[in-house]
Amino acid sequence: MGYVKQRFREKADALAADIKDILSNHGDKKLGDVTIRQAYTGMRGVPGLVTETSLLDAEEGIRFRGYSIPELRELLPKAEGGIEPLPEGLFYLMLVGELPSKEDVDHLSTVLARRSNVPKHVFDVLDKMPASTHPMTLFCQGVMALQTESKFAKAYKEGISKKDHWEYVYEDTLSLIARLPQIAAYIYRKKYHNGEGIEPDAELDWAGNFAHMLGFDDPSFYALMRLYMTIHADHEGGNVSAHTTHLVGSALSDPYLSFTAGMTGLAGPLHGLANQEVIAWIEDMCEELNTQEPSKDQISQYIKDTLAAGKVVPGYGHAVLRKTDPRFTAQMEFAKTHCPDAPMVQNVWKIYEVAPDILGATGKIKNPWPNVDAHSGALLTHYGLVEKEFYTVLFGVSRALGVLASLCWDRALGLSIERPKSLTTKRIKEIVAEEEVAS
Ligand code: HAX
Repeated sequence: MGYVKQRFREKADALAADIKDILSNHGDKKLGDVTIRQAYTGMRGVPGLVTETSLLDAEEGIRFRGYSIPELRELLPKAEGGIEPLPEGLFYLMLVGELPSKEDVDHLSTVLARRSNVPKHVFDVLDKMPASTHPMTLFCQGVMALQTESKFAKAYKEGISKKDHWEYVYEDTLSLIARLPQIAAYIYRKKYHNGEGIEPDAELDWAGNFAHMLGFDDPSFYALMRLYMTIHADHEGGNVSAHTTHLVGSALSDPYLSFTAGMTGLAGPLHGLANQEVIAWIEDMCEELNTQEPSKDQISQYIKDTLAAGKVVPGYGHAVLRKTDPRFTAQMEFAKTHCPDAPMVQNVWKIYEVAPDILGATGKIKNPWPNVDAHSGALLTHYGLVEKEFYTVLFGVSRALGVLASLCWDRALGLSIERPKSLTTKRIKEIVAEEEVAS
């Protein structure tokens, strides 16, 4: 057994014992009461899931195993001469629960490079699709085609014990994470560069090699890709992509199927597709105003017009956060160092100066502050990755790190199939009436 796998197993055994203890001594204690409003509004705030890899605080933002993004930028190992964390290190942290050494991260980079080969039939499937297919659809199809390789699905069919599920899910997780950059880069090169593929560079780390295969070899783009892959990886368990991966995995669908399900959710405009929508919205604004450098007054008016048209201002708002997303701030800091004068970056910063007041003044938008998606496209555009329809695929490659680390934990802890109770409106009316009579 590889040593990362061994460490994961030891941690999982210890936590499984803790959970057994919690359930037998405190299993009937309440974590919260569900209101009728919560039942109708997407279960907002209902504490009904357990996810070990990260925890989101409304004011402070995400912490991965207790570490904030600024802390991780400092503490996680970096590539030789690099300035941003290696995302393999974050994966290790989420999986094992401890900060990795540089050797641990280098080991993971090597393991991932060794497993990165994608069978030809996956590319054949992608080649058969119409040229107009959205990159996120292709990404989901690529992962689905790769499902033929699932070790978990094969082992389950042959009949394995429940206590061994985690091991096959772990193997699928590493292989899938290893292969995703290949699939994503193939989609990008096929769609936007006449199918001229770029061979992987086995000397590079996972994110650096991904940048290289996309066709970008600027060291600061490598740095951006490492930062991007780190900050998008996880956002606790209730968001659509994480929750869906967990939910589908709870039926013992293998990691390829579960991750594809998560990615079909990430492809929604209120979730991951918002990174594409932000750039589309800014481009439409610039076109309508006939300038690449709209003034703050012009931007304010455009935001008001967007709201008046019954549309959302993409990149703003969040179901949990109530402050500027630290993932936005990390990207802003990166831009201040690398490209403060880039026109799209300037536009993003001007929007940030005016949007929160306008959104806040509506009185109904609970979080008027920017989220991760408000900034990412501007940085990519600066480096020449201008094909905005591809942005959510980048998000998806990163998100694999978090949701698949969580899936390993789900199976290691033997978590149950997910099956919350639903009610009809008729039954809710009856409950309300019964309570009124009782009081
Ligand atoms: N622009 C306009 N209206 C907004 C808004 C925005 N940016 N954010 C929230 N609202 C509206 C909601 O649509 C809702 O309106 P109705 O009452 O008419 O239905 C109202 O304000 C209250 O919503 P909320 O409670 O503040 O927010 P929700 O938890 O319901 O939704 C969303 C959270 C992220 C979906 C929402 O803020 C939104 O649509 N934002 C724009 C899209 C976006 O940036 N999505 C990415 C989020 C981060 C992420 O997941 N990245 O992957």
